Amino acid sequence: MEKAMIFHRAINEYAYGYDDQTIHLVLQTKHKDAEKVELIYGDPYDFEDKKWNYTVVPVERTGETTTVDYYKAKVEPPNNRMRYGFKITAYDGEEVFYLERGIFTEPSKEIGDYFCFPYFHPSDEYHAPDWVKDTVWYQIFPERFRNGDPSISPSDAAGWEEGVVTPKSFYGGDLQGVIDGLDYLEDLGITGIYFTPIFKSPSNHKYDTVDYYEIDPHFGDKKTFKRLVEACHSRGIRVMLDAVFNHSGYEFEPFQDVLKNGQQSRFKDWFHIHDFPIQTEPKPNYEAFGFVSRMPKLHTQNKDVQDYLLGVSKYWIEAFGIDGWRLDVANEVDHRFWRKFREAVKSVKEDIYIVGEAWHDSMRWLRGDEFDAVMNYPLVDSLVRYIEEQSIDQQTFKDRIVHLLHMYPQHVTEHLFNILASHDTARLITQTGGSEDKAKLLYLFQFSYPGSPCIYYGDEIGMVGGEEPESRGCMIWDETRQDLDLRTFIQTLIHLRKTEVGFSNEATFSFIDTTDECLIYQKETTDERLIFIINPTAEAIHVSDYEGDVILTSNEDDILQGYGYRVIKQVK
Ligand code: ARE
Repeated sequence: MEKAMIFHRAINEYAYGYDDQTIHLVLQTKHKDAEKVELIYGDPYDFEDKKWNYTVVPVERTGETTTVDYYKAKVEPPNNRMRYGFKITAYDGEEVFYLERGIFTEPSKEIGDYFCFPYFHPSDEYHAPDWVKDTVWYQIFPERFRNGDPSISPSDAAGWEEGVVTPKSFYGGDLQGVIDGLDYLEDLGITGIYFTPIFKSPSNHKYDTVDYYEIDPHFGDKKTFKRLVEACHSRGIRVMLDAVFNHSGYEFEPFQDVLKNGQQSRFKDWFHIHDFPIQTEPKPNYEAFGFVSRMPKLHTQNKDVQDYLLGVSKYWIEAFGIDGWRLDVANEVDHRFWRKFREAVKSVKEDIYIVGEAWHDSMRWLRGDEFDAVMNYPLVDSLVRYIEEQSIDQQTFKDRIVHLLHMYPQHVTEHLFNILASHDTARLITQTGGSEDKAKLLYLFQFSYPGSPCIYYGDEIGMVGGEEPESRGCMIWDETRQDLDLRTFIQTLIHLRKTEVGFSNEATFSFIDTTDECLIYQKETTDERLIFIINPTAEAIHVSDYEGDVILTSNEDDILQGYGYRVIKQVK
């Protein structure tokens, strides 16, 4: 047995309360090392004749990669408290007891040697709003979705879709345009909209806020926004806004005051200013987003800044009833601030959804006291490398996904914000080199994978575009220029996600071992199983026979066409 590869800690993704009764304990071993894993657990105060009363239960293997295997125990701790350890039996017959104080050859008699889950307080654990798991999101970059009120468009706005999109272009998209587009979104099956920033700002992207309490006048006013939220809610669509709290815009009044009054400004501690006088070029002498001098970093440890931003966060919930906040550059803001933010927004709306923008391992923010989710960039990265670039093989892809499925507690994974593209990436069809077939495979995976899926506006009709500004083109409304086949496919996936339990978060995801070139995985509940077969190659492949009803397929015969897919339903 490779003992150095055995790993568990009584924290984070390794030990957490999944629901108000059950604790999940995850163990990692070397791949194909352990034939059997058991959990030894008991109440730390329960002794009989100085002998600890413990229970032993088998532990299920929940995932395998080339290097490690994952095991997950699901237990209800006796009297809410627990000491525990793992008994591991290797294929070579060796038996060890893995406890907090090390690896033993027999169960330790000393209770202090065991791992400790001191007391189970469900209130300390991660809880996300129930509605999120069943939501299908649509991301809107408001300047480019639809122009519903030309009278408020910027004076230099180009005609819709005219000319080349540049970092400075304006086209006049606005909130009335979104209201006008709601029939379209409802028809697609959307149940949540994530808006990139809508507050007053001079840029087209509006990540450089001037006034956090005002809607940008080119987008509309508060009355229009109120109508928009109400119209969404009446159609069962939730609304999430973008909170840009890492930095403000250059024209933000407090920053202007510092520029004007220097050290005498009462706002000088709202920012991280290194020295006076303030300089913006060649690099700012204050902290900023990257080195962007027009985006001075806010000092979120400062009490006045906190009060101001928390006021903003509550205002848009209380006055307009928004359902979610997406937090820009979330991982560069201090944890203490986010904890206060969570308390503040959940105190006015308990089931508000908080999504941090973080592109890397985000466990630290997902313990239940900061975010409900992060944007799942690692997922799309693996999918694109496997299906589009083919720069990783099937085994590497599976390794990455199994790792991702164990990177966070299970209920966190079920609430992650799963994107395939965003305003910060190239458009999906451009990432797939123009292939609609490959894009369909990515969507099929996204809509059957645990989490809350999001479509970037226009991707559903096959709009093209490399990295920004190209990826932020005007929505194409002319149906004769939309990829209607792709749109119908996505509509079907959304429908299946809502009607087939195997597509939803209720079913458990796992890969099926195969020697085929096809990627095969299943989603399982106690009553049924959906089998997903994906052909990631350009060649037609003869697929193994699976009994059951075909509920979705790219072609009818035994041979699965290049980049084809099939979903089979088995009732147990
Ligand atoms: C503008 C120009 C760009 C130019 C840039 C720098 O358009 O062409 O390169 O300036 O001068 C917003 C606008 C952008 C704008 C930017 C600066 O949308 O158009 O760019 O402001 O004015 C990292 C951060 C992540 C961040 C991305 C962009 O971690 O938080 O970089 N994303 C958010 C928003 C953006 C927004 C901002 C932040 C600023 O979603 O839209 O930009 O408010 C790796 C790294 C990640 C990195 C990622 C992408 O994975 O590990 O950390 O994300 O790549 O680069």
